[in-house]
Amino acid sequence: MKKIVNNLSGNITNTPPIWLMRQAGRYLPEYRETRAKAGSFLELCYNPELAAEVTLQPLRRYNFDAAILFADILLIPQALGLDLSFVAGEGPKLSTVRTAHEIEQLKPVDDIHDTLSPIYETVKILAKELPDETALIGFAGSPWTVATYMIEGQGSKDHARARRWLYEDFSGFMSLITMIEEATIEYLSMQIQAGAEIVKLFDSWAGALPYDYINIVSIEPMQRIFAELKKRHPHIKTIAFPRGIGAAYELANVPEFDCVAIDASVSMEWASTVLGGKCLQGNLDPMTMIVGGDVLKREARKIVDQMKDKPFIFNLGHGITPEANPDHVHDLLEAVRG
Ligand code: 1CP
Repeated sequence: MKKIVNNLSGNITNTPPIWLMRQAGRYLPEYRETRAKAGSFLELCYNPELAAEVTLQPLRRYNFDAAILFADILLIPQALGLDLSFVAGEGPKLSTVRTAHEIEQLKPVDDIHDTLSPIYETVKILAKELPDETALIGFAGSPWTVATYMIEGQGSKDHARARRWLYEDFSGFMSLITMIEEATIEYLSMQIQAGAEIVKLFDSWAGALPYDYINIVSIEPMQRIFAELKKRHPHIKTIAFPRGIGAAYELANVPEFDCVAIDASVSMEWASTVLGGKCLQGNLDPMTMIVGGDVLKREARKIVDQMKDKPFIFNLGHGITPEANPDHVHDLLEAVRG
C-alpha cells in the first residue's frame, strides 16, 4: 500500500509521508517557463499535456509521497457558466451570482463535463506516468469557498457580500451551496474514475464564517460530497481542509473525513486531541520555506515529534509561496525523514 494511503487508513509509518500544497507553482522556474509556453494560467489548466507536466515537475526534483493534480478551484464556476479570467498581479475575476434568480441562469450541473473534460485527461496521463509509490490527489474547492468567489466576483478579505446573503436570504444562499455541491460530486467522481486515489476539498475561507454557521455551510456540504463519493467509489480516501476555524476544528471530527488538514494557527498536538486520533495533515508555516536554515529544521522537527505516534501526513499550513527557495524543500525533506 502507498505510504500516504496507509496513514489515511489510520496506520502509522516510521516517518510521515509528505507533500506540499501548491508544490507545483510559481516558486519553481520550470513552472513559470511552462506557464509562459501555455500562454496563460487558464490555458495551462485546460492543456492536459502541459498540466500533467507541471504536476510532475516537483516530483522530478523532490521525492514527495504524493502528486496533486494541477488545476484550480475556480474551474467549476466557469463550467457553470461564469466568465473567469486571471489578471496578472490581481488574481481571479469572475462574473457574479447574487440572487436566487441568477442561480437559475447558470448552466445545469450535467453540462459541467463539456468544460472540465480536459482535467480528466490530465488525471489519466498522471495515473499512467506517476511512479508506483506516488499517490495521486484530485481536488476541488469546498462549496462555501467556491461560493465566496461566485458571489464576490474576486478574492475578498471579509467575504461581506457572501455573509450578508447568508443572513438575508438563507434558503437562496443555500441553493447556491447545493448546486456547487452537486457539481463537485460529479467533477470529483470523474477525477476518481480517471485515476485519482485521494480527493481533497479546499475550504480556504471557512475561517470567515461565524461559528454557528460553520457546520451547516462548511462541514456538512463537504460531508455530503465525500459520503456520496465513498458510496460510488468505496476505496477513495478523503481530506478536508476547513482552514482557519480555530476552536471549531472539533466540528471536523466526522467519519466522512479520513483526514483533516490543519493550518498553522493551532498546534498539531491540540488538533489531534480535539479530533480524536483521526489522521491529520499539516501544519508548518509556509514562511519557514523562505527563511530556511535552522529555523526550518527546528519548526519541522517540532511537528514531527508531536505527531510521531499518530496517523499523520506532513504538509504546510497553507500553500508554498512564490518567494520560497526551492533548495529549502530538500532541507525540509531531510528534516522530516532524517
Ligand atoms: O500565476 C499563476 O501561475 C497562478 C497561480 C495559481 C496556481 C499555481 C493559481 C491562481 N492557482 C494555482 C494552482 C492551484 N490552485 C492548485 C494546484 C495544485 C497544487 O499544487 O496545490 C490548487 C490546489 C489550487 C487551489 C486554490 N485556488 C485555492 C485553495 C487553496 C488555497 O491556496 O487556499 C484557492 C483559494 C484558489 C483560488 C486562486 N487561484 C489562483 C489564485 C491566485 C487564487 C487565490 C485568489 C485569492 O487571493 O482569493
